Amino acid sequence: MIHPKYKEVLAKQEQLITRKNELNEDFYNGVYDRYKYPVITRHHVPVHWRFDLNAETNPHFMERLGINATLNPGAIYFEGKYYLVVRTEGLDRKSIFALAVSDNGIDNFRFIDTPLTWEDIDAAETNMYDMRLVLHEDGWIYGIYCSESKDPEASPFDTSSAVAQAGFVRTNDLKTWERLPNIQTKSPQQRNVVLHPELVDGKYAFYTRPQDGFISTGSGGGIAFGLCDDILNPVIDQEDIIDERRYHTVYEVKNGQGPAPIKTDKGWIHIAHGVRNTAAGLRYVLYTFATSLEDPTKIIAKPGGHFIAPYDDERVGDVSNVIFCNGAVVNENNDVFIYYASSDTRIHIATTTIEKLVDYTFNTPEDPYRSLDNALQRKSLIERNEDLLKSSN
Ligand code: M1P
Repeated sequence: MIHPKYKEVLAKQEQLITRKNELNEDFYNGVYDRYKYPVITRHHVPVHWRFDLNAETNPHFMERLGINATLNPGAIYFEGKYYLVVRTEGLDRKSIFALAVSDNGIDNFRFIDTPLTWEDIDAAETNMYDMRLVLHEDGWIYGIYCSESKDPEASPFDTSSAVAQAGFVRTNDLKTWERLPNIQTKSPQQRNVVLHPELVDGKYAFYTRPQDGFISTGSGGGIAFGLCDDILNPVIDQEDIIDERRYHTVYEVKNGQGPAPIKTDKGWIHIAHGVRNTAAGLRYVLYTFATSLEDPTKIIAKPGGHFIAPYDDERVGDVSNVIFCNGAVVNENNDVFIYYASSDTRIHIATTTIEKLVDYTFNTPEDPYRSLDNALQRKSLIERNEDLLKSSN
């Protein structure tokens, strides 16, 4: 018999799922809109994925397999709907991937089917997270995720050290997933690997983030670019840094490519995350840059500072002061939907348009990298504005 409490819990969840999202009118920067409610929280995960509904085996209607957080989703606009592959973290710390779908991309996201699984080709793989979804020009939808294993070199008393590698899957219907071999690079650790949507010089092209340690990128200089001949045997022999870490920037400690870059008439627009250290720990923000359509390794525009940073309630969560994005989509009206997680806890949306994203990325001044030069930069803006204000009086 189904436990009588089920209906009550389900009805409450239905209210949450069907709640209309609203623009956050308190926020304005002209670049993108924020929304009042997160699009997905752990409370959106289906009740029957968490509770045993049977009154005999679960007389107190306890949550048997609880969810800790829903974060860092891969995103794709597919057959007119907005799909997220949500990093769904159980109370046991393991992240699994689950598909959620919405008709309008800003609310009414609903988890569908069952958690994603595929052939288990790597017995050492312990945790999986942060999938980037890319519809490639070859017709496949590829997913690259962080595949994490215990460090085989760790001493017997070290139960924390881990190795991150790039797990690889593909699908053509978001239902059946084929596990491909991990993407190999020369770096001892690898995270934030993203497939470029088009072939470059007839080869598959990837953004990588070489790193020495699991957390620290060490000698890994930033976001790199590499080519691979065979997608079914994905080996990247050479990684060239295209977006370097730099002292006293928002990406000083580390950075990473977010979703696959968005193609526009003026260039590929990249949304990346940048990390700096503070007395309160690492702070993760998003920034953008553009690369050339002719040469995707060449940066042609880079606004100074952050694009999206933790705001109000977004600042607090399991890992506070973090904004992370690995999913963004563009629909047929050139509306851009940026899905980002705050503080490794819940998923939000920011919306903009291709026109605004291009304007922001190409016309926002670069960071002059020194306070006095930054002061001059701002002074020049103020003076131009004062002249304009005077002349319009
Ligand atoms: O906790 C913040 C983020 O930390 C990592 O980011 P990076 O790959 O740049 O080191 C990832 O574990 C990410 O999932 C997480 O959100």
